[in-house]
Amino acid sequence: MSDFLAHCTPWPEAMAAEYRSKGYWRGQTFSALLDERVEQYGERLAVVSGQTRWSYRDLAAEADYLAKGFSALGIGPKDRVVVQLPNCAEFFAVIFALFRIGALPIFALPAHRKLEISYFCQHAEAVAYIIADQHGGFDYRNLASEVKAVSPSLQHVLVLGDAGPFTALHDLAAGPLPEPPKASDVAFFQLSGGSTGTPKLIPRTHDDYIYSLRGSAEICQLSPESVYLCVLPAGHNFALSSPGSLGVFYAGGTVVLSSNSSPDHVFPLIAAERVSISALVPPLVPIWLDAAASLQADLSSLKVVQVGGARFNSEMAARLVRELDCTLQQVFGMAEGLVNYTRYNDSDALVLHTQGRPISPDDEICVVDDEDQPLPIGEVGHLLTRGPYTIHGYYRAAEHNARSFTADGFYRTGDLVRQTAEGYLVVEGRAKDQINRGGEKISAEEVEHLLLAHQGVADVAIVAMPDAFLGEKSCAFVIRRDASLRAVELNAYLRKLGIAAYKIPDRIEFIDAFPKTGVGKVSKKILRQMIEQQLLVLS
Ligand code: OOB
Repeated sequence: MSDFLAHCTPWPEAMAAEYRSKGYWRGQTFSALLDERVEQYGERLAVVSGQTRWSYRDLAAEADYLAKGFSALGIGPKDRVVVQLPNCAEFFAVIFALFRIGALPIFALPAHRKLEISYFCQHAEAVAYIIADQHGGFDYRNLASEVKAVSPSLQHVLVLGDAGPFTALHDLAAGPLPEPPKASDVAFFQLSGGSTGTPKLIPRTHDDYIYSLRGSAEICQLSPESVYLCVLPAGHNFALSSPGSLGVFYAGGTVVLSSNSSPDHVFPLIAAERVSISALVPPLVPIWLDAAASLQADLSSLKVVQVGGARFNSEMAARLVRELDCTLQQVFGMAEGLVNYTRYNDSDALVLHTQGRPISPDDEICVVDDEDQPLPIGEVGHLLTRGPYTIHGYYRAAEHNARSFTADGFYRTGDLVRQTAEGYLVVEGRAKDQINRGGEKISAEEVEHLLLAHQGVADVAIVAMPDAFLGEKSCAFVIRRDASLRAVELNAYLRKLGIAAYKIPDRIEFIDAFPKTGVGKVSKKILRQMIEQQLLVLS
């Protein structure tokens, strides 16, 4: 194993000492947290998924079985494990098992394919990859075979369901458990939305993440009575911790999981389980609202709907409040750390028109100009942040870290924001080279690199284009080498390489030359204006 810790940047000792002395970091691990909840709420319902209903005691027993099983396979402290499971109860048994033995999950999205998964395995030298046999019409065992062939570190593929040539999660021997990890250790890796050629891994510690859960659970007033519906991918930071499933476990409540976010599926679930809170990305909101009006569903238990992950327009926000008769909470967060919430007793103006304020009084917010100079309150600038649950560096990314963090440890979010007099943030735009496709983030550079490798492509630039439903979609401007090259060919090429479907450009425009900026760089601003104009003419 390479020197793992050398690749993660810890908080400076003085800041860590301050966060401990202020009681933010309390020295508790996830495993200890689950044990504590079993003691307090053993028989209460922790997880509901399909026919599965686990109490806190059941969840801990499942995690214990898997922890011993993983140990028997030789998976141990600091080993990286790529976890790619759909929303199901076993997701939590798996991650608590990994937390118990100090192994480090990497939370892949169900949509990731060969290129992404093999990159995670190679970059983090993962020893195991955990999947479901099939989900959403896709066979993850075939994907695992492809990934295994190119990932020398990968020793185990563990499968929920029918294992095929691999090892079944339900069929593990029991090995001795290692010493538990320390709370200051890295607990897992989140994935960065990314704006570079390769995705970045975000190391989060037990201490920092549990602090963000506790803060989130307090802000969201969670209690053992809370019932959270998890419809976004369970491993994504929003659904996991804002307050997400882990915040609900923190409070002793119940998590109801669904891989399907469509109203026909979730509305009966909301009624049957008396769901009190859920988290959505903006494109789901009109779908739920339209269906709520026509389906006559009983949504009376639903007290709070959180919306975040992408820009949410204030007309739709007002419609949500009016039509669902519940509290709207806007959430502006990032897997790197900082999460902002509007509060339940905030004025309509704040809830409808801002993206909230940070969890912690010690979240430092700086809004700066292009030269890193602080701007007066109310002006739009780059958001920099530092605090008790925001990382100081990506995993194994020294060069990128030098650009993504200031010398004094502030994370450059890439978001353009303004701060209101009350200290609330309004997201005005983005400086990073990313497309936010209804909450799914696409790094332009990552997909550009792949397209450039196609022999028919001379040059390419990918930009966001407006979309009424998703907010943004992606448009690739391509300079061809060969005039016979067609868009369908490029899409098929990307699909064959094996990337998540949401990264495949929604539109490809062939162009003879790129517009340039004053200093001779490709002007993505002009490209965005060009496609916007073109869409206007077409509509
Ligand atoms: C969440 O996390 P990520 O890591 O997938 O994406 C973070 C980025 C932010 O930097 C920002 O560009 C965008 O997503 N974003 C929003 C937003 N919430 C996130 N842009 C506008 N309005 C919002 N409300 O997306 C995430 C993590 C935790 C909680 C919520 C969202």
